[in-house]
Order: sequence, then C-alpha cells, then structure tokens
Amino acid sequence: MTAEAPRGADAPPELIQLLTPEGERVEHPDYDIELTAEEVRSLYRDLVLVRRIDLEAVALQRQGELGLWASLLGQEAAQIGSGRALTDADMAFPTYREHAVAWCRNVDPVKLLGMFRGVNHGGWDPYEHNFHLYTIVIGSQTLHAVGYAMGAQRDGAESATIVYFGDGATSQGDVNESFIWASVFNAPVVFFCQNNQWAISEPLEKQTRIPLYKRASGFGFPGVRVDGNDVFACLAVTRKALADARNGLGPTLIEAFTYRMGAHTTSDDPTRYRVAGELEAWKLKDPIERVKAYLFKNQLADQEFFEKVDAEADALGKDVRRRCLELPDPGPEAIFDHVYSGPHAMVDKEREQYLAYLASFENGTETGTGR
Ligand SMILES: Cc1ncc(C[n+]2csc(CCOP(=O)(O)OP(=O)(O)O)c2C)c(N)n1
Ligand SMILES: [Mg+2]
Repeated sequence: MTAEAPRGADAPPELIQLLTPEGERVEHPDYDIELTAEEVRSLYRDLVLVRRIDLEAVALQRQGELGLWASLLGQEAAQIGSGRALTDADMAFPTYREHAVAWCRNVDPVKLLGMFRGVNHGGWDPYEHNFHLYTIVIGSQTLHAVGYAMGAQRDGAESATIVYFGDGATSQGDVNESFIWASVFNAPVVFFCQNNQWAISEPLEKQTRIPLYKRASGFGFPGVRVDGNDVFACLAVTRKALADARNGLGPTLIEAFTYRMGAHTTSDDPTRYRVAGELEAWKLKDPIERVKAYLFKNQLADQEFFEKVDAEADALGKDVRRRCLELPDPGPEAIFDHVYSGPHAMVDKEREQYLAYLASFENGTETGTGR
C-alpha cells in the first residue's frame, strides 16, 4: 500500500469504541449503553467459555477427532456482542466460523463439532434456535438472509435478520446483489461483516481500496465501523442496527474491525504468508483481557469470580470433548437422509440400491453388480 490515501477514501475511518484495550470505558454520543455489573460479568463469562470451546475443538482436530475446524480466536467480542444483541425472534445466518453466535442462540457446541467430525450436516434445527445452518459457500448466505428478511417484512413480523460474512466475502457478487435487494426493498436486515483482515492468505488490501463500511453508502444505506474486539461497542452498535431494522428503517452494514488470531482453518499455516509481529500487535487488543481489566479496575469482580469462570470453562471443555468422542457414527445410508424435506422416490431407490451393493460384500466377496 502507498502512504497516500487510496482514491475515494476521503475522511479517515471512524472506529466506534466503548472500551479501550486497556479496559477504560469511553463514551460515544450515538452509542450510549448502560450495562450492570452482572451483565458485564455475564459477557465476560461468554467470551471465556467460547474461547475454551474453540481451543478444545482445535485440540480435537489435531488429535484426529475432527476433519477440520475454523477457529474464532480473536473474534469472540464481535460474535458475543452481536449475538447478545439479538432477541429470540430475530434470525441469524452464519458462515462457518460463528461458534460464539451459535452459543448465544443456545446451539449445543457438540452439534457444531459433529459437523466438523463428519457425523452430521449441521445437526440443529434452524427454526428451533433461529440460527441457520453453517454456510461454506462464501457470501451466499447474504442472499438467503435478505430473502428471509423480506419474507418477515411481508408477514408483518417484528423481527430483524442478521447475516454474518467476512471481509473476503465482500468481493463476492452474491454479497453485492444482496446489498442491492436489501436497499431497494428496505429489508429488515443487518449485514455484520467481521473484517478479520484476511481471507485465507489474501490480505484486506487485495479486497478493497476503501474501508469496507463505506461501501454501504454506494448502495444507499448506512455503514459503521466498530471495534470488533470491544464487546460493549459490538453489542451497542448491533442493538441499534437491529432496532432500526425492526422499526422499518432498513438495512445497516456493520464492519467489525477485528483480527483472525489463529489460522484460517486447521488446514492452513499462516506463518507462510503473514509476519509474526502482526499477531503480537493484535494480542494487545485482546477482546477478553480488556473486559477483565475493566471488571478489575472498577471492582466489579473479584479473584474468586475469575477462578470460577476458569473452572467452568475447563469443565465445559471436558464435557464437550467427552460428548464429541461419544457421537455415534452414522450408518452409510444416512447420506440419503435430508436430501429433501420429505420422502422422494428416486432417493429411496438410490438408498435401496446402495444398501444392496454394500450387502453384497457381507461374505468378504463381492457378488453384487453395483460396481
Ligand atoms: C464461493 C466460494 N469461493 C471460494 C471458497 C473458498 N474459501 C473458503 S474460506 C475463503 C475465504 C473467506 O474469507 P472471509 O470472507 O474474509 O472469511 P474468514 O474466513 O476470514 O472468516 C475462501 C475463498 C468458498 N468456500 N466459496
Ligand atoms: Mg476474513
């Protein structure tokens, strides 16, 4: 990048922050938020517990128990802040990294592990949790979300839809098309972009010449950049955007400015394409440490509280591991389940043929003709 500002990026980006990396509370005229000591402790507990689930999942993958894992390390505040802003009636559309939003939607973490273990295709009922299944096809869920939001709008529902996507996804046609639909139909949707600075090995500057939140104005709706490592600010900004959506004011783009502290997934080695100093700089902005510092400084929590949360995290980690290892392997015919929402003659026939083919191996020799 050159030292000059890129063409089109006139004003320097404003970052909405309510809690500094040192744990100091700051005020913002548009995003005032009153949190009780109990609420802050609860947010801290969420942050610690989801980091522990993530850590356990990475370990399980390293031990061969999961095929893959996409770590959320560093993005806990963006996800807990926005996830806790949702009401039960709101609907969320995640990518593959929203483990902390899943936590806020009461999805059992073991169900997430099951997908990455290859024993289910998601495993939770989206309507039970108002949390859609994980989406791996980059950006496609933004169209699903806008369609869902437009449906809710036509039903006269008083709910908002939030859709999660990454910085890399903003280069997808789907995301840009979804912005247009949301804008012209004034859809009650919040676009929540976690700008974690990387799309696998592609840095942000390969995706955009202007700050991502500024893209919204070209589509005709507001965009804001929030400190994605500040759980208070993420909560306040998302609450406001959701309320605006519910009140008929249309979409908002939130760019949560954060950092992917781990690898893209467990299949990736970030030391091949980024310098260690970058991670060290972001460690100083850790989303959990600043809440801990705030609680300490303001004497809102004592040592006993922090020890209790750590013990709870350890117990949760153990429980998630045990239940992951106990997940039953599905039978080979399970792949035919859920292709359609109801029975389907062609799928039934394929299942029957496949089972007959497998049965032909029963005596150790193939007698079938299915090959
Ligand atoms: C349509 C499509 N193209 C390419 C991929 C491969 N792919 C998987 S993750 C990824 C990068 C996504 O980056 P970003 O949107 O920043 O999300 P992050 O992984 O950083 O959370 C790509 C290109 C895909 N899954 N889908
Ligand atoms: Mg990214």
